[in-house]
Amino acid sequence: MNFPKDSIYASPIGEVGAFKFDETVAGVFPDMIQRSVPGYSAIISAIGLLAGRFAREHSVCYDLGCSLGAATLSMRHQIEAENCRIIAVDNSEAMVTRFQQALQKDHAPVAVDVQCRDIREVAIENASVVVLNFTLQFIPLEDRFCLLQKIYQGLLPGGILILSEKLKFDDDRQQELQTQMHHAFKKAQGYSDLEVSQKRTALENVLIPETFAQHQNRLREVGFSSAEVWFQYFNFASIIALK
Ligand code: GEK
Repeated sequence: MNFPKDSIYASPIGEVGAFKFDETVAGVFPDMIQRSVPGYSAIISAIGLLAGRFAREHSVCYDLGCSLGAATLSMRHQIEAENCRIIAVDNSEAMVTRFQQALQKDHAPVAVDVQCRDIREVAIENASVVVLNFTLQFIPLEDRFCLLQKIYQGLLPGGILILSEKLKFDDDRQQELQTQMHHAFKKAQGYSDLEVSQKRTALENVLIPETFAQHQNRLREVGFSSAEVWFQYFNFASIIALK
């Protein structure tokens, strides 16, 4: 499918403002995320496969920070468990409205409930699968523990959290190299140096990455028995955490 091209940062901007998930971003989001996050499509497909395996009858699968619902739709078409539903949450009205429109053209037995809310305020109950696909990185650092604790507590025994994040590295050379390779990836996807640099400025203090060790330690602290990387492409990784 052809989506409108992201050219939001293509021309020089006097003062680059903080990045927001507004109407302009929602309009180009499929193109933006595909060309910005290495391995995005592979992760989306795998979320569907994982949901197919872990979704349980009469349980709920959550997609937290669902944007336009790519992970929800991937799960929806792989879940075979009876009476399993998906709750998809995002606090961007522009994203939620577009996702609800798209859902009208998508048909599958699994019910989807899209909610425009802050994921920090959503109750997690009777969950077999929870997805945080590149969302936790936008939550203030001080709120991350509570959110993950709530998710752990809302998961059924044997439940799974899929956590995808941009990572940072303790080693300066790794940090430099992985950042440069991410920029090389973006340039290979057609973004200019100006676009890369203006987007980077916009995301400063908005997207706050942590190291894998920080994620793993916190996941264990909230109670997960195991948390490992199942996918990584430069500084973008996806983690499976098992209850
Ligand atoms: C995908 N998961 O395509 N409450 C609810 N939503 C939030 C909050 C919050 N507190 N903070 C940020 N968001 C998607 C991609 S994008 C990742 C996720 C990216 C939402 C925000 O509105 C945006 O839609 C999403 O989290 C992050 O699989 O753009 O790099």
